[in-house]
Amino acid sequence: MPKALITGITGQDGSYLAELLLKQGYDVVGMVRRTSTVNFHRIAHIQNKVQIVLGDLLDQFSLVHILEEYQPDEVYNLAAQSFVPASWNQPVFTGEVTALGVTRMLDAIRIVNPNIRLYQASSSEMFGKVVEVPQRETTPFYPRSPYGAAKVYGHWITINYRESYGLHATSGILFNHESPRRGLEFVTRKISYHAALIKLGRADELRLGNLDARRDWGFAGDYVKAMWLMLQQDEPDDYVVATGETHSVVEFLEAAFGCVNLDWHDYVVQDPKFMRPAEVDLLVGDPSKAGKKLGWEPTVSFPALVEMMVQADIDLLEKGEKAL
Ligand code: NAP
Ligand code: F7E
Repeated sequence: MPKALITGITGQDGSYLAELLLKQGYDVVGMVRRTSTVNFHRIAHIQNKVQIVLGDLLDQFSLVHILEEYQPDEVYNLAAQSFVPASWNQPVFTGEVTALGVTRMLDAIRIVNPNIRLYQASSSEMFGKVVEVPQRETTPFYPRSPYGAAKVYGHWITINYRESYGLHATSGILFNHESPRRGLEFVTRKISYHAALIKLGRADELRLGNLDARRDWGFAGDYVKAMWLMLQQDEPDDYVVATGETHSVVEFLEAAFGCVNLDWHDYVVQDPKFMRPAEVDLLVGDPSKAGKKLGWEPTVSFPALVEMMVQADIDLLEKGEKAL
């Protein structure tokens, strides 16, 4: 039975990846950091099927010990401080986790077992103020936030360890991917959740920042499949994973409020609090390499993704469950 370690298993992607790997017959080990309250809501349904182990990307020894004890064949490094606005509030912390955390994991692999395959969660935020449209593996980076800069470091140190030590270290440059498990502070989930709240009469406004930004939004369940496919290749490499379509925040609003037969203009208030010091205006990826080499393609369209998220939030609220 192959064994995989997932860092960030309590996050959106970690939960979908754990489900996928369990279905593929993997023994799944999930690294979680210690918190004062349990935050396993995304993996509650599979908690008895995965092994949970305490560790932190800030703590080198915890990584070494986990690799020594569990001897995984594959490591999926999904843990990060992943919220872009928070990276301006906590730039050093973001660098420690999202950038140097990658080096800590690479070094742990190098020391414990250099045959372990690594997936590094790189991001389209590295393209930032884009110098080419659409963005592909060869597009130069121009990060626009401490988060983007940290991801650029993580991306290059992954390539560096691949070239220096021959590690099977692969970097997936994933464009935005969403789901009903997306954190409530990200714009898609904020919109789907508020559309549901407003429809059910439990809120009367939605405060947002820049409505003109454009993103290439796909479904997280599709994107974790690409991560797994990358680690099944003989050679490590870098891959863009995207839908190839771009939509604005306004288009997301139109689709989401359309699902509940409301006009978003009646509820949305622009609030400078949600504007960023520097913005990424346009992202659209070219996933043709992932299509050709991995046989990967997205299965959920933009309207289907929006509808899935809004419907899930309505169901959640109607059941009286707390949104997490
Ligand atoms: P997420 O929901 O924010 O999950 C992040 C995970 O990292 C959580 O499990 C979190 O644990 C964990 N974590 C944070 N700091 C840690 C630390 N110091 N040590 C150990 N674990 C730590 O993120 P996601 O959307 O699933 O994204 C997964 C990865 O892909 C991230 O690296 C993200 O930057 C990257 N990425 C995401 C997207 C996207 O659109 N979703 C696109 C490109 C790249 P807690 O639950 O304890 O907070
Ligand atoms: O913002 C605009 C905002 O926070 C998208 C992370 O997973 O994807 C994610 O980063 C856009 C931005 O995602 C609000 O200005 C308007 O232009 O949902 P977001 P993100 O910053 O693209 C990348 C690929 C990652 O790697 C990251 O980890 O929406 N926007 N009004 C808003 N955004 C938020 N959050 N809240 C608003 O009120």
